[in-house]
Order: sequence, then C-alpha cells, then structure tokens
Amino acid sequence: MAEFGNPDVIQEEVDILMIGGGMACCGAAYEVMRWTEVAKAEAGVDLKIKLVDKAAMDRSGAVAQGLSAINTYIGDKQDPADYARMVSNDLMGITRDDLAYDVGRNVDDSVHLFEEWGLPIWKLDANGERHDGAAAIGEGLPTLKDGGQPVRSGKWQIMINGESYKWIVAEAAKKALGMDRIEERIFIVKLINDANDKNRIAGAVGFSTRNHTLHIYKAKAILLAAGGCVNIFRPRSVGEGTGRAWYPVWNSGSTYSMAAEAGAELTMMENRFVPCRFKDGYGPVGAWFLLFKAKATNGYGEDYLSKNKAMLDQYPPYGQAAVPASCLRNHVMLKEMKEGRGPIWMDTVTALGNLRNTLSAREVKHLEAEAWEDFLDMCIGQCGIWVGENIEPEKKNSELMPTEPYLLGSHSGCCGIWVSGPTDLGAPTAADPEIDGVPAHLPKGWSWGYRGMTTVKGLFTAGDGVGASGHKFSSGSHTEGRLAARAMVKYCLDNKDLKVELDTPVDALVEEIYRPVRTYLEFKDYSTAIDVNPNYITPKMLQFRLQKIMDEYVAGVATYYNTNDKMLEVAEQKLEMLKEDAMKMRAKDLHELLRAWENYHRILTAEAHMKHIQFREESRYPGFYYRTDKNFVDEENWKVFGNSIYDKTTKKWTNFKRRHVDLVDKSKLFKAAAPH
Ligand code: SFD
Ligand code: AMP
Repeated sequence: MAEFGNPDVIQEEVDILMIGGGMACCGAAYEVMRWTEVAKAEAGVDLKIKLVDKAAMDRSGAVAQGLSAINTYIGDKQDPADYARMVSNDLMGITRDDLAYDVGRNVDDSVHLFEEWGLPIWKLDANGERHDGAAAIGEGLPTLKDGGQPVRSGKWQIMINGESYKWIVAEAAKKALGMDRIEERIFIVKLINDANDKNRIAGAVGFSTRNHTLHIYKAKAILLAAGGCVNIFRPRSVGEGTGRAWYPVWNSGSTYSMAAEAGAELTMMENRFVPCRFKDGYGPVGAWFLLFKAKATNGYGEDYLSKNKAMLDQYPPYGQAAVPASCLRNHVMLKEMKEGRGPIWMDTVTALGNLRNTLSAREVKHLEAEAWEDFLDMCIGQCGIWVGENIEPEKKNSELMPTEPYLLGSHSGCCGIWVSGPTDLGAPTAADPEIDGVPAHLPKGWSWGYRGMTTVKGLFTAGDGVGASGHKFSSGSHTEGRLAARAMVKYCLDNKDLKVELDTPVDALVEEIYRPVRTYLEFKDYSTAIDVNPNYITPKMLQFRLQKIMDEYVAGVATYYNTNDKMLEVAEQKLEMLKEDAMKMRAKDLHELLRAWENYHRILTAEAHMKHIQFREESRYPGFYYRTDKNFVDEENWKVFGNSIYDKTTKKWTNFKRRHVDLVDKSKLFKAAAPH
C-alpha cells in the first residue's frame, strides 16, 4: 500500500512525452495529433503520446489568470522580417533571426485558431471605431482570418478580452489530445538519458503532487516546455506580500535545469527580464504606454525618457533605434531613481484626459473600463492596490517600479536552450557556403534537422525554453509548440526502430526523488519544533537563502542591479555551499516535496545565470544588469552568443562563445531615429 515516502512506481512507455501544459505544450498538443494521423496513414506508425503538467492545464502556466493583449500578431501590414528586426533590437542585437522569423511567419495562424476557439478579439469597424470582442461578434464584424481589423495597442500587439484565454487554449489542446493522454499534477523532477548514448534522451521521472505515486516515462522524443524561472531573486514583495510576483511563481526553472542536467547546450542565460511594472501589484504597463499613450515621469514631473535620451548614445546602435530596447528604457528610469528623483509615476490622469479629446464618449467609457479590465484579466492584485490606495486612474497617478529579475525566453527576455532552426529557411553565404558537404542554409551549428530540438537527441523545447529569440509571448509560444510537435513526429518516424533505455535504475530514481522525505522521516523527532532541526532545512528557508545570495551578489534589487567580477566570485562560493546544504532539504508532505524539487531546479538555473554573467565580460543589457567592472557594450568582442554546457557528473559548467550572424538586414531600424 503506497504511503508517504513509499510510493507506488508507475512505468510507462510512449513515443512522445510533453512536459508542461502551458502555451507551448497546448500548441504542441493540438498539432501533434494532426501529424500523428498523417504518420498512421502514410507510414503505418501508431505513435503513443502523453502530456504531463505539474498543475491543472485550464489555469496553468504564465497565462493562468488571463491576458488582455496578444503581444505577437503580425497581420497584413508587416512581415516576419520586421518582427525579427524588432526582436533583435529589443534584445540588444544578439538573437537568432532564423527562429524569430520562423515564429513570425507562423504565429498568425495560432491567433486565428484562438479566435475560432472562442477568444474575443477587439475589432475596428469600417469607421475606425473600436469594439471589444463580444460586441464585435454581435455586430458581425469579420474574424481576423476573414480580414477583420484588430485593435492594435502597439505595432505588434492586439487587444483581447482574455480573462479565460488559457481555458480556451487548454480546452482545444485537451480536445485534440483526449484526457487519456493527459496527466495533471505530475511534477517532473529530471530527465533520463539513454544508457547506450548519453547524448540522447530516453525518459523522464516525476511524482504526483496528490497521490503517493512516482511516474517513470520512457520516451523517444520529449518536449520540455515547463516555462521560465521565478523567485531566484529576493522579490520586492516581502512579508505580507510574499508570493506576489509578476511572472508565475510556479514556473521554477524546471526547463533550464532539467535540460542542463541532460547535457543540453544553453544560450544567453545571462539575459534576464526586469520589467517595469506598477509598484507592488506588478500590473503590466504595455497597455498604458501603447494603448493609452501614457507617459512616465520622475517624482518632479519630468518625462525622463526624453530628458535622458542622450544617455543612450553610448550604446550604439541599439540606443538609437526608433524604439529603444526594454532594458534601455529601464536604464534611463534607474538614473532618476538612483539620483534621488523618484518616485516614478505612470501619468494615467493626463493619458485618460487626452483620450477624451480624440475619442467618442462611447470609446472613452470603453477604455476607462479597460483600464480596470487590463488588470482584472491578468493581474488582479493590482486592482486590489488601486482599491486599497483609493486610486481612480483618471484622478490619481500610480507608481512604477523595476521589479526583481526573471529568467524567461518568451517575453522580453531571451535566455534558454540552444535549438535547431527551421530546415527551410536561409541560403548559403560566403561565410557558410556548405556544411559537411551540403549547401548550408543557416550558419554552422544552427540547424540539425529538427526544429526546436536541443543538442541532446530527441529532446525538444519551445516557448520560454527556446533561447536567443524573445518576444514570442503567448501566441508565439503556442506556435513554437506546434513547430516542435511536427518535428518530434518526424524524429520518431526517422527513428522508428530506435529502442531507448534508461541510464538509471528505478530504485536509484526513487531514492533520489524521495531523499527530502527520507531526511524528514529520519530526523523529525530529534527536535520538538518541527521547523527547527540541525539535521534538515525547510524548502522555504532554503529559498530565502538562494534569493539573498542572488539579490546581493548577482545584481538584484539590493544593489540596483549592479554586480562585478569580485561579487560574482563570492556568489559562486555561496551557491556552491547552498548546493551542498540543499541535499539536506526536508519534505514533510507532498507539497514540500514539490517545493524542495522546485528549489533544486531554481538553484541550477540561478547558477547558470551567474556563470553566464561571469563569462560575458561586458554589460550587454544596461537597465537589466550592470557589471560595474565592465560597464560598456563591447560590439567587437561580445556580439556573440554566450553558451554553456553543464556536466552533471562533475557538476562543472563549460562556457563558450558562438558566432552571431544577422540574417535579416537590421539597418532599417536605425534609418529614421524618431523620438520615442
Ligand atoms: O501583459 C511543469 N505573457 C503575455 N503574453 C501575451 O501574448 N500577451 C500579454 O499580455 C502577456 N503579458 C503577460 C504574460 C505573462 C504573465 C505572467 C503576465 C502578463 C502577468 C507571456 C506569456 O504568458 C508567456 O510568453 C507564455 O505563457 C509562455 O509559454 P510557455 O509554454 O513557455 O510557458 P507557460 O505558459 O508558463 O507554461 C509552463 C507549463 O509548465 C508546467 N510546469 N510541468 C511538469 N513538471 C514541471 N517540473 C513543471 N514546471 C512547470 C506549468 O504548470 C505550465 O503548465 S504582459 O506582461 O505583456
Ligand atoms: P508589458 O505590459 O510591459 O509586458 O508589455 C506588453 C507589450 O508592450 C510588449 O510587447 C512590450 O515590449 C511592449 N511595450 C511595453 N512598454 C513599451 C514601451 N514603452 N514602448 C514600446 N513597447 C512597449
């Protein structure tokens, strides 16, 4: 009879395993069944598929609460190359144009599906008036696919009524896959390599967060899309606010850490996202800047972006782009804060006032409602702050603040895993005429046949997992999941006769995963206070230690995002000791076992971040972090990808550079350096 610490072991063999139930895996779930049908019809192969999510798909992942915009929709007035340009510019020039372009040329199809599945999308009528999603349907305005015009908040973003966005996308994924191919509340702890080829994936292991069961999956192909990483830095929200963060606290670095342990090459793990957000509630700012045309000011009412624009001249060419990169927008804000001209305000009063001069009364009312709905859709806590602080945005401005850092590859950040690019893009160039005797289409090392496959055979990723190509957001992550699904089916067909074998015995897996439980059971009676015990540390306490180290030494909010080589040395030593002590984490119940393993994932992700910052001898992202000993952007030596490989046996990282190539002409970005 299974009990706590003595689980039933359930073993299963599938062809394709999908880890995660977020946007990327929902895309993959939808797409994979279509290609599975093709595989059955054309090759007579019946592929076995499984999806596991640590939570419940309807509300799991970053889109859990809903969203109020789709931030990546290309439409008919721009092309994927423009999109690749924007992605590159916002991420200071070091992105993979092949991956961004590929998302750009496919993403609209996902958005059209969302609308078909029931997502209400704001529309413009023939007179250019805005209607929200339900009204647009009521008035018979055409769908996007049929030429309907979306309401653009920005060049790339379109407005939605998206409180139930995730439900809608998850429902389609579940319908496509069928519930018998889905297991919710399974937390995957580690990937398992193949016994006969250590650079091939063979399976994954996890445990149920509800029952005493340990699950071991053997799989030929695995899609690891478990989101980004939150809570490795001490958050600004402490005490009664603890747990409040901008990106979802339940995305704990599983993607990066498990891939690294499996031997996959990581890329740009030095990159992070420090979003400028409404203070304390973490409400997103995009709708305010783009849709409401609001300005941010310092405490003395000055528009600091215009005032400090010359500061950006030291970062050519990125500082001179028509829209400065997200990090540079932070950079000018931080100057005001550091020099004592805070607080920073979002001037909602002027913005809403101005709208009255240009819009009809109906539209003004609609937009005022949207000011609330924007937060109610995706960041309810911010409404609580407004209510609690008597803020009516048309009468009283709100404070802005740069948050603690987050690691992600799908929003305005680009850390992640190095993956194979699309097979049908690019052309031979003088630098890369051919590779291994065949005409090259992408630079050497960018493509090995299966879109989204990592450097470990059979291991794929998407969304936050794919590095060096940010700004995919929800729609682009869904798209990448779909692209990976198709490539996984191809991989399975190309490896029809492959038999994978787990390189670790089942007993060893059980022992390792349940170590925190065993530690607890062995020592729990040593002291009378359950949380105070010299033989173990609680996951909560361990997390505080990790956050303190990262905050104080690896450019968190405590140092205004500054670090240097010497501070990183200290961080390195402290993380080393933290890793040792992590072996003594306890788990008094299944919930703590989850917390313990989330922490292991966070620590390895944090270490990757630290090692990459150490390796990159410049400050590529001013406003996200500064290496004060190398406080410049060095285009000559560092316009390269910073990549790494982790060796789980020696526990050592190897960092190295990979050549960066611009595949899309970037000069367009800088021709007319218009004021922002
Ligand atoms: O306002 C395991 N995002 C926005 N995207 C948009 O298109 N528009 C917006 O308006 C967006 N904004 C926004 C966004 C996110 C958040 C939190 C807020 C506001 C407040 C970004 C998107 O949400 C994001 O790009 C995608 O969701 C990324 O997709 P993906 O699939 O890479 O990650 P996921 O959706 O978080 O899913 C992760 C899944 O993995 C599961 N999981 N399962 C098993 N084992 C483990 N060990 C696991 N670890 C995690 C999770 O449960 C989840 O299912 S705005 O800021 O611009
Ligand atoms: P956010 O709400 O900050 O997550 O941003 C949503 C979208 O708006 C993303 O595509 C951002 O890149 C974009 N965005 C946010 N603020 C600005 C700004 N000041 N200028 C241009 N784009 C922005």
